[in-house]
Amino acid sequence: MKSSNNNSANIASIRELIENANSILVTSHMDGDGDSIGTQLAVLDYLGWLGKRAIAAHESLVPNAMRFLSGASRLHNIREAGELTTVKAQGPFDLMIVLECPNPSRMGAVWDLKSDNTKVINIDHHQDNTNYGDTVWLRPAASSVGELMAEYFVAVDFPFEKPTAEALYTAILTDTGRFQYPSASSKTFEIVADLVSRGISIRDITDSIYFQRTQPSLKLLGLALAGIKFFADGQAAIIELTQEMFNEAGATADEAEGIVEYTLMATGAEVGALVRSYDGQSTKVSLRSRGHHDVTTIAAQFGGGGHAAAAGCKFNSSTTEVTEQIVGKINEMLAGSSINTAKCGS
Ligand SMILES: [Mn+2]
Repeated sequence: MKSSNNNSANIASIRELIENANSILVTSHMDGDGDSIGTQLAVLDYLGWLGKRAIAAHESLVPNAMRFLSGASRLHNIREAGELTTVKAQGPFDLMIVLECPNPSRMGAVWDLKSDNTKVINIDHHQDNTNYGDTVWLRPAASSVGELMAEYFVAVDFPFEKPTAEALYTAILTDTGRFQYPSASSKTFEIVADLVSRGISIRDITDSIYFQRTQPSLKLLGLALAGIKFFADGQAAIIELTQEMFNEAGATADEAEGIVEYTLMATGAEVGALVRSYDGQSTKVSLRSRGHHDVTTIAAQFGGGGHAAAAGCKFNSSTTEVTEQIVGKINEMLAGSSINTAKCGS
């Protein structure tokens, strides 16, 4: 069955595919975040409870901030040859469960682990999901795939415990920007209440994710803020992080995590962008909107995507050139003042 708006039908169809499978591959998009990492772990816990042979593979390193999650090492990074061999040895797979991957190319080489007989379950909350797979559960209004899976687990009576609840809470917490985006609905808080009742420590999780930053990441933040530029009468801000700045701070690529949020912290800022190049060759752009402009309209022009309030794209040119282009596009958007109601998340 393809995507429908009927949740119980989606849940029943997902359950049936899982129960009929013996060998299952769990995956998500490359360059994992709290939602993709946390939800993959929670799904592994569920498959373990069902007694299924399951393995999780993605093209990603688990970010430092998520390593506290119990069993994070169960996620295989197939960019490492040895890990890829381990995953392949578990195949062929009857079923692939894909979490928050709007299209197959976002999971990279994991998609190649699928055989002709592999069924695919596609569960997502990205509005631009292309509806691939045998069963699709797509709900753009959901705060996170963590929220969708928590709903699923309750529906199928999976009696999950603290480690699974911690993984799901991490997914929801990070994808709602700590419950500040409008995607955090009353339903989200009902689910979170259930997770808290399973014994998680919201303080410890928040501390592990947000307040255990490395010294280089704080030095990088300092350089970023020293160079922040405001434009469009203060309606927009942009931060450019060059390879030299990463070097000066002694920071790795993933230590730029979270810096983009500062682009929306000034009064009057409606749109923000972080332009960064760790290797001096490829340049990544993260875009944010306070909620009145859809930044996917900019990301999409450069082959990227995301959500109305959080989107991104990649370039093969210098940060200087990219910054110029992005500033131009933001100015254009603000001049057209295409006001709409944006949802957020990532
Ligand atoms: Mn997500």
